[in-house]
Amino acid sequence: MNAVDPTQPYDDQNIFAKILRGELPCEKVYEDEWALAFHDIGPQAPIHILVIPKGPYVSLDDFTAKASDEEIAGFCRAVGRVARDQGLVEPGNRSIANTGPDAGQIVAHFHVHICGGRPLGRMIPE
Ligand code: DGP
Repeated sequence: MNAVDPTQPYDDQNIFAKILRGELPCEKVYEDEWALAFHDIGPQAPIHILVIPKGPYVSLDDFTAKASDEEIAGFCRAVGRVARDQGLVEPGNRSIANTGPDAGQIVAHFHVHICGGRPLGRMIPE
């Protein structure tokens, strides 16, 4: 899959938009008014969950520029809630938001990865 160009407008045919509309399945772990959380299809840690906002945002950049304070607060609370519900606060976890080609973003709907369940090593490999 090609890397996302984060300067492009939102494309409502992206995979996560289809998951939000119920056109594609997901293994849901949490949902509220602001966010949906589900297991990553290719987990890179024992626990690897994606949290996505309900609104149409390409990236963290787009989200923080355009979303309302209510959406941002609701989404951030959902990320925290999912990590808590998964028991990942005490042992620790890593939340990652990839933006654009240098970060390897492949899905053009803003998402936060929550990874945990084992020691995760250095944040950015040499
Ligand atoms: P990123 O590189 O940050 O854009 O990561 C996108 C993640 O999305 C990647 O870890 C794999 C995951 N993914 C891609 N397609 C699907 C899908 O159809 N279902 C689920 N659950 N995850 C997906």
